[in-house]
Amino acid sequence: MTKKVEFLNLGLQPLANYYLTKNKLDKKEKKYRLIICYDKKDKLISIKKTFSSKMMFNNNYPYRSSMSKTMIKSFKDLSNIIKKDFKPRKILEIGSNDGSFIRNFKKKEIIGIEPCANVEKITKKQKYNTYPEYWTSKLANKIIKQNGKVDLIYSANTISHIKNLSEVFKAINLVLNENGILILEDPSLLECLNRNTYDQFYNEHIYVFSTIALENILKKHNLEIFKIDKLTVHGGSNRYFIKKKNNNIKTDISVIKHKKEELKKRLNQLSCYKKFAVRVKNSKNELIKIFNRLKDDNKKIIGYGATAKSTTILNYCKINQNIIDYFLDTTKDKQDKFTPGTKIPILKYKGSIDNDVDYIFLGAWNFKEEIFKKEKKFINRGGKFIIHTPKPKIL
Ligand code: JHZ
Ligand code: SAH
Repeated sequence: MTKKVEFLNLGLQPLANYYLTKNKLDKKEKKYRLIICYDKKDKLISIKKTFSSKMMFNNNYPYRSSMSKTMIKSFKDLSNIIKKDFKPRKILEIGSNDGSFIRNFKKKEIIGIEPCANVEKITKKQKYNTYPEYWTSKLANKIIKQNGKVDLIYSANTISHIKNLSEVFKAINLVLNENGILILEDPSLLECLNRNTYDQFYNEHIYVFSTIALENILKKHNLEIFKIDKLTVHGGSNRYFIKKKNNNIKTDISVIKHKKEELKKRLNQLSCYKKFAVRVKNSKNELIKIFNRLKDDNKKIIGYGATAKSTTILNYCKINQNIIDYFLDTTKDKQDKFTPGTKIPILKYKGSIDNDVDYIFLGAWNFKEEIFKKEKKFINRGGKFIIHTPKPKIL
């Protein structure tokens, strides 16, 4: 047994992405204590209480990658890099969601894995070869039988959502050619700590990886990181380029640089996480102060982007409809529902902000630039935003 140390308690939380319909408002919601742990052996950060994949990713899953132009562009840019640098004949994406990445490739070139059948049906309808299944060795063998092995695997914001990492990498090793490339993309723990974005922790994010921890896990499966690209998406993500051990691609300087940076910030020491926990508590108090001050002045506040991340903030800081009148969101499957735990209504975004709104809490703070561009009218009439990162403030 490896030794896990608890360092942060984000209180009782509902499941993120479990938006409530009106008829469920009076029913008791499933709640769990969101505790974050540090594994002294692998230096891996994980949440203590986990839920089954079926519980989180099923036929009612509301998240759609295509809701932001930023992500669509990021996937397109990556597809160009892949075509230019690796020229793969066959690609596999794990967690293909609504096809925002796979759409950049020809149908015969790419396979998608997306267990939420309500989302997978979007790509199936467009005649992409997608499987509505969870990523396992069994599925890997089925794919090999039906399609052969693949030259490149891409998985963004998905591996960190699967508890059994051994099984994930075992299955990847099965289906990936000996000279094949694995590209993983997930929020960077270093950025999460630098920006105090404690809302990266919720039930779906079982892990938030550091390069140090990911490398420790990959080693067990004879996989090696040979390059890291730092991305600005989702509040700072890392794109890891990974190869099988026997493949002699040279290791890029970015790997050494990134690890150095993490070691400098002591991501391999418990003390670093204990300090983060103190900053998180202060952040909560500061955010509550801002909201209370604005409400004392009778300001009207709404939320923008009913994100999974904001579930953590709202429930940890106990922000409900007394403070935020409603959220706006472009996602159809979230509209006319209520935020988990805090029961704030989510309304359809109709292209502009009502004139009586004074402040907007940025649930989708990670798309701040995209949103600011869109909401020039609100900004020009003096409307302000509230953000919790790196410190709670009004913008
Ligand atoms: P966004 C989800 O997290 C869950 P969330 C998951 N666990 C994960 O890791 C990431 O995605 C990848 C809306 N919006 O991407 C759309 C607008 O309304 O930050 C979305 O509901 N208007 C899989 O939920 C939300 O905001 C806009 O202009 O934290 C953004 O969600 C824009 C840009 C977005 O992920
Ligand atoms: N890759 C997309 C989607 C991220 S959302 C993006 O970066 O925007 C995470 C996706 O992973 C969901 O669509 C979810 O259904 C999928 N997922 C979760 N568990 C999985 C598993 N065990 N196997 C494959 N996909 C999984």
